Amino acid sequence: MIYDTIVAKTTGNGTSAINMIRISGSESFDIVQKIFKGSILKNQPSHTAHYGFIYNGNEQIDEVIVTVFKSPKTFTTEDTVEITCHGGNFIANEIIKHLIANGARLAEKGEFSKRAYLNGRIDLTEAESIMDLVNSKTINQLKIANSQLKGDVLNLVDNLQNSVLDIIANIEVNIDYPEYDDVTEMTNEIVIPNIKILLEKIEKILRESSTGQIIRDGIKTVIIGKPNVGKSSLLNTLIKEDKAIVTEISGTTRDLIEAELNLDGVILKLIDTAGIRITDDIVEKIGIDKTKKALEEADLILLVLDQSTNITDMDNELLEITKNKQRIIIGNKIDLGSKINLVNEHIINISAKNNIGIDKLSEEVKKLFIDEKLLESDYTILSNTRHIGKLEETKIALLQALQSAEEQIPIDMVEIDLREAWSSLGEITGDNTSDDLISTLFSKFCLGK
Ligand SMILES: Nc1nc2c(ncn2[C@@H]2O[C@H](COP(=O)(O)OP(=O)(O)OP(=O)(O)O)[C@@H](O)[C@H]2O)c(=O)[nH]1
Ligand SMILES: [Mg+2]
Repeated sequence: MIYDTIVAKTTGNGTSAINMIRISGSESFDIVQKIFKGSILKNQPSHTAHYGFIYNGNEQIDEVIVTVFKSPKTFTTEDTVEITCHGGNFIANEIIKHLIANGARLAEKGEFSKRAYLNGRIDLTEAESIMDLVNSKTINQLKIANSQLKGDVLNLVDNLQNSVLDIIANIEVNIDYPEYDDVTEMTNEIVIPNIKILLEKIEKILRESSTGQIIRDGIKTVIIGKPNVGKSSLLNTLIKEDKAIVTEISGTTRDLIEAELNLDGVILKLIDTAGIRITDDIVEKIGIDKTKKALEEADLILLVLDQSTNITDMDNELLEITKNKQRIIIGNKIDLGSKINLVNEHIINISAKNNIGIDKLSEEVKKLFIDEKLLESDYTILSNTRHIGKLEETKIALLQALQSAEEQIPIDMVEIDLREAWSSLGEITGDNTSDDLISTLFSKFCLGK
């Protein structure tokens, strides 16, 4: 497919030593040549760099290095030029302006990657992994993004799709050539075990994906407790920064306070909340309502109790509300006593103020969420919510197929569900994906990517 020639700055905004501008499309060499004084670009071998100057008419704009990439061995598979110019937004914008005046079009967000996908150079999972790479903040996030970029998710999905297709193909042969004796008849009895094997594989991948998702998106961790127990102190100690206001006055924190913490490769998205109590103060009431809402969306709750005082009704109420959630009970102010002893509950005793016991807390979080063995293996871990969602859909379609087969419903009806499963898998890699999804997906990319 021939597309028009697009241009964008690939480096970020702000002052820097150099900037890079990328141009992709069949007219790339001609358009750049119109403003470049140096080698004749289209005569140069691919993947070579050339020194020269960018001019606007007779006026020199910048001294640059121009790198030539010839189709098809380029990121987009199209002819591509990268201009490395001096830093500062002004120069780069000037060059882009002249490239546009000479026939290029300003690229949309993610348009280079979209072309790489549309031109068959990468599949959707690989395109998405590029964005994950850019957004990585921990070594584990980087590992997962790199595995996806290498095509691990693509291979995993391809294998599953092939297994579904095998079953479908066999059913088809039976429907089309029922008179052939040498073709094993694909009865529901033969289909059932094959579907079960597939379901087991998918369920295993989904179980393991929870670690992947946590690594990619972080653990939404809400700190709750009654007023003055030391929630804000805990937040500050964890992030080693005085972010939340701490005072001895009950009801200090009114609004949600958010902070991120990298805990040995796992991102905790911490939320400090207003202490929960019955109050007439309207601002505090709104804060408490927000706390309750944050609780519903939490992956993890850090319930803080005060070891210097006896347990109260409010503490008991909070223990009750959170009992079915993933939670860690924290006994803070352990420097002042250990008055709380809960039967059948494990308490992590700390002093947020004096930085005691914080390591134990970190270990506990990792124990709850991270399967270290999984991370050390070279098993492909799904981490992207979209992929996991599509795999869930596949599972539902397979369960439906299994149920139909077990109820002895005609095999061609079972096949409809199998086709559904096959197509949900295809949507992960972009085999059969709507234009709308593609546009939305790539619009989340940065400019120049
Ligand atoms: N001795 C001792 N005091 C602590 C400890 N942690 C917090 N405090 C003190 O307890 C008081 C309340 O701390 P905060 O962190 O503001 O408590 P909070 O739970 O955020 O309170 P609200 O925002 O009002 O709900 C402050 O005076 C802190 O210095 C601790 O481990 N030991
Ligand atoms: Mg507070």
